[in-house]
Amino acid sequence: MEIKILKNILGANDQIAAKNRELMAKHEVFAVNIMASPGAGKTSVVLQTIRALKNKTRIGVIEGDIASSIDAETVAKEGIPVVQINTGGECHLESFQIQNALNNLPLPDIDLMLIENVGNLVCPAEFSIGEDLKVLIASVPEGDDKPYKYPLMFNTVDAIVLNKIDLLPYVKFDVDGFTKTVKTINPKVELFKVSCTTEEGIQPWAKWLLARMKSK
Ligand SMILES: Nc1nc2c(ncn2[C@@H]2O[C@H](COP(=O)(O)OP(=O)(O)OP(=O)(O)O)[C@@H](O)[C@H]2O)c(=O)[nH]1
Ligand SMILES: [Mg+2]
Ligand SMILES: [Zn+2]
Repeated sequence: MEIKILKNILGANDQIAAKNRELMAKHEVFAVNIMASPGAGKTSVVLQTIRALKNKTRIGVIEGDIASSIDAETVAKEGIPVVQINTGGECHLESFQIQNALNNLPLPDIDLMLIENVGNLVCPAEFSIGEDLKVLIASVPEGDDKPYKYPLMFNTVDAIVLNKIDLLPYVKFDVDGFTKTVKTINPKVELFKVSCTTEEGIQPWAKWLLARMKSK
């Protein structure tokens, strides 16, 4: 009985996700669902991506958080259209919330929509929101064992950005081992190693993202 209810909820989510996809396709908006644990660097990667690409494409941002508008205020300083979603306790974004956000953004003026999901490595992976690309921000201080513990997240994404590589001299993290594990779980995934602090690795990531957007 309970399984049936869950199926219905996911069905409704997928239906609205399809509508979001249709609406964004109509306006030629390319949407990226950015997922990560709390504090891995989602907002930092969003900011670095804006700085790298804002002269090349028109960017919009949807910020998802349980509470507050801190991240949206940070992004707004870049002069980018942004909407904050407060889930009020829910630990992931769902497509109805994105639908609402899309209705409050100037879609004809946006080519690339960066969507920061709620900080959580579990259920965001299960909910489609109408995105073209799913990206995971992993980070060095979280440890190199996370692919084993959260396999669905690591398996679902198109790209993984390993952030905070400036901390490698101070934190025990086996980059080669992490890379091998990730490629075993998800052979097709693209892996980028970056630091939002030193900006190392940001250009290759931004270049790849732009190419994926243009090849759609
Ligand atoms: N050393 C280092 N710190 C970083 C890097 N990127 C982000 N940080 C720091 O990590 C903290 C969290 O970064 P955010 O970008 O806010 O992370 P987030 O994933 O958006 O966090 P939530 O939205 O709260 O889940 C901040 O104090 C950043 O300054 C990095 O590359 N290196
Ligand atoms: Mg954030
Ligand atoms: Zn959740």
